Amino acid sequence: MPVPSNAGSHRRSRARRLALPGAAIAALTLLSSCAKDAPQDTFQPKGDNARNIDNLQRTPFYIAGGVFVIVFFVVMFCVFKFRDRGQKIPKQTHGKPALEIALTILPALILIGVGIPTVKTLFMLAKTSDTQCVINVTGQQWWWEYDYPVQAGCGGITEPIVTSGEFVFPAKMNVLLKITSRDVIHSFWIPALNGKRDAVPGRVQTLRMEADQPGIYAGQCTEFCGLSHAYMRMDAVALDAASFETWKTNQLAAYESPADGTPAKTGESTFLTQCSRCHQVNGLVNADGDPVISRPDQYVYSGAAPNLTNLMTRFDFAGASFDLITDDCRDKLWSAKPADFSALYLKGVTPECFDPVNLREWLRNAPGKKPMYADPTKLGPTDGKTRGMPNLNLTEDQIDQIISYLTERK
Ligand code: HEC
Ligand SMILES: [Cu+2]
Repeated sequence: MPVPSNAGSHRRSRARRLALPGAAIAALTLLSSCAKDAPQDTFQPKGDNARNIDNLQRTPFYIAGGVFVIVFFVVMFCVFKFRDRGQKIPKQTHGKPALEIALTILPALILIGVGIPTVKTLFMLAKTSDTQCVINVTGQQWWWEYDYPVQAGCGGITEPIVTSGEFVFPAKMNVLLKITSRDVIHSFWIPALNGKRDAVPGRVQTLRMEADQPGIYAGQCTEFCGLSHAYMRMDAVALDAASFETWKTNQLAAYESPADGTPAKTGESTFLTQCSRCHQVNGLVNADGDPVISRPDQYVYSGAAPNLTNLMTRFDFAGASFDLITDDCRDKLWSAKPADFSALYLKGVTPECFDPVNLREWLRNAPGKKPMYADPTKLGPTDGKTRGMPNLNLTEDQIDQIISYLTERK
């Protein structure tokens, strides 16, 4: 018990005691008000795996919440009731074996009660034998690459599909993500569909995905991975089974070069000189008719750049951080009913929805849009290699032509 204090500091400390619960109540009100439109809300699972996690945490959450409220009010009661009024120090007691034993056994029982369902859920989440589709996921500063290896799964994949930012899979199917990293440790998290899994260089870790309904589910890298960690986002896209088949066909469609004499054709040749050393566009050939194979390993530290074959089949870019479509179209896509979602998604970026602002800014100066180096004097290439995409000093005309080229291709 504290030594009696003088009246002045007494009043001040009471104000301080009231400040804490006041702040807690304000914070809770704030939190509950922003939960309404929260695509990354773990309390709203949209698939079996996330639901298992949610079911697991709900009971302890409510019990712990109740305990919190009781303890809080008992503490507040004691604080006011027995506050220091200059009374004598109460009699000190020591040792009460019955109470101590009870307070050891009770938490042990609670731990067992929480532990058994936790271990059960962990095994459920770790199960891979019932998955029917494999997607490799590779984290890199600061975006995710997805590749679909040739397999009988996913309804059959005949040629590898490589994409970035958004990964597409059939709704109601158990999908197995095999997650790794090319540089530092990242962490993969789509809160509506499952928990987190770290992406660790040199290791492959698995994560199940299942979505009840077609739709788009937001996520973000949850392991601090450097300067643009906040721009390392990802979307999971579930389509109905038939639409997923169409999506695969679209991804593997033969390359069509733009018609001669169009701005898009000029864009293609600029792409060949400026971009194709880092970015692969499947089917692109050079002037001699030879396939152009990108070599990002020679220009980028992590050794890879997003495959741009079907850029306009996705709706955002550079770590799913910048939209390719207008806010209006974005709202429509994100709020589409499950029955309408797949058809809308398959349309890709339509001319009506395309908003070039972000892409234009990106091509004008990528590191300006998404910081890649802490030291701005090192924004340019270092040892001939860059982290992320460098500023290529394109002219506005070149940017126009490249955008025509990229938007013509779907
Ligand atoms: C030195 C290698 C390099 C060159 C050259 C390069 N890029 Fe990139 N580009 C990258 C890297 C790396 C990223 C990923 C950056 C990120 O998201 O953090 C990227 C990202 C992009 C993206 C976003 C793709 C997505 O799916 O997220 C677009 C679009 C793009 N680049 C277009 C171009 C165009 C067009 C050119 C030519 C004018 C070009 N790039 C030249 C390395 C390069
Ligand atoms: Cu990351």
